[in-house]
Amino acid sequence: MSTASEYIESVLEGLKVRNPGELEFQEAVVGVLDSLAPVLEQHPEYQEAAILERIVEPERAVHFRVPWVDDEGKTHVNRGYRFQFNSALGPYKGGLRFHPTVSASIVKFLGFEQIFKNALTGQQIGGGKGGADFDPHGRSDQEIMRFCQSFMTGLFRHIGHFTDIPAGDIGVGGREIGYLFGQYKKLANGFEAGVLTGKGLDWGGSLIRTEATGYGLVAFTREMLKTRGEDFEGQTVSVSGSGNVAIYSIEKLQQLGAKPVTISDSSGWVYDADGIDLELLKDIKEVKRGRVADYVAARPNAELHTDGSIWSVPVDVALPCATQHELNGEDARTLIKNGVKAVGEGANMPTDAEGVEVFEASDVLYGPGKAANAGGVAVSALEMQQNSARQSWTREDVAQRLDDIMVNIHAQCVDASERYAGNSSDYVTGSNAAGFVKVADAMLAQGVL
Ligand code: NDP
Ligand code: 2IT
Repeated sequence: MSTASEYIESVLEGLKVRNPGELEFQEAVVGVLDSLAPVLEQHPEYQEAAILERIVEPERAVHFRVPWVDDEGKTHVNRGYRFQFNSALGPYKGGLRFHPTVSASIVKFLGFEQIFKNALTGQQIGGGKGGADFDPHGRSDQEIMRFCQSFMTGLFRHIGHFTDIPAGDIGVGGREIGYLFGQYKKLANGFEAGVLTGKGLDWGGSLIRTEATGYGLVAFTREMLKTRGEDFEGQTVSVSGSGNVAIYSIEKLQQLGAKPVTISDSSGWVYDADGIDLELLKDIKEVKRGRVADYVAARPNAELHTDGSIWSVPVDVALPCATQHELNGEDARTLIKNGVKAVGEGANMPTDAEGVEVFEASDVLYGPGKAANAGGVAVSALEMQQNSARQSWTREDVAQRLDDIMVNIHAQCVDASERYAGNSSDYVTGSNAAGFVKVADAMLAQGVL
């Protein structure tokens, strides 16, 4: 048998041959497998059962045409995807992204990460992801509805509450889940509440699902700070993005006495030295679907930047909450030079490979997305539990369960970091190893599939 490192190297070589040009997917796989040599050394049975070769190959992939008609009567065609990556721990679970940059590589990187994130939640859910290269910006509600109906017409026969349960991600929030659920219900001829999560509160949704990713991110980062005897009180924080994850991270930060001072979208970034005005931000982004420039127009002291980096603002804590590759090696070095203590990833793979290396070589507390942003999918699983039991739990109940799950994920990372990296604060090794071992053991138990 080859050594663990040789085994990993050979799987990565095969991956590049089988998935040419899919750079995001390759990067996500390298990011996980690079942590696993000590795990494979302690578990030769994983290599014997070809766990790595199997885990990097999606169990099933669906590509479908999504035709739709705009308000002027013009027909458009987008491409829809669902990658059902791994069902060792439960039905496939993961969001749908509607964004022009969506490609097979993007959906596969997200689906691969989701396997280990979902394992960390302990909620018995497998990993999957989907989406479309559709740009919702500037589209009317009617256009969004027609797109969602066409998308679900392509997807519906492949999902189900015991098979695959989609939810939101970039460009897919409560409005889109409503249209998607309506079409699924019509096609399936049944009210199968547990087939999608992020639903409205009166028709099967869970309290706190909207807030869950942001609240969970702040809870995970709070736990990291606690290991150094610190808390959020009085800390200055930079947050990127201005969507679901950013908004509810800012809400929780303010509740804990921290001062978030930045937001961004694809048109620029904002520095508000007085601290972000949350009610204004919610009104602009959730109600009016506006841009960050609208925020600055209403806050004379806030600055709008269309060049430079949001990470140049000196802060105690940084929470990237927009998208992949929004924080590079230079940004990481700038944050460290300016004294950042902790970085928690609300987005998936927001830090590029060089940035991860820079954080790993420093003593910054660096919480990777698959651990730090797992609160969203965790509350999705709590929504599924409520659907199965036909119950609605209270806000306090769901919030407490979410907090408990994030504390537990942090503890799993610390344990696995100690066991496989020999120190307690390598959250990259910790999250990858802890998530992987659960999935690998389930795959061994279930045979060669
Ligand atoms: P939203 O669509 O609500 O918000 C996305 C935000 O990021 C917007 O402000 C958007 O600006 C900005 N953004 C997106 N793409 C780009 C880009 N290419 N360049 C600059 N800005 C960009 O999505 P979410 O808040 O739900 O998702 C944010 C991140 O969190 C994603 O990485 C997602 O995968 C991750 N995540 C989400 C979870 C959830 O439950 N929703 C759970 C776990 C992780 P603009 O409007 O201008 O495009
Ligand atoms: O990246 C993610 O974890 C999500 N977009 C949430 C997935 C879900 O099923 O709630």
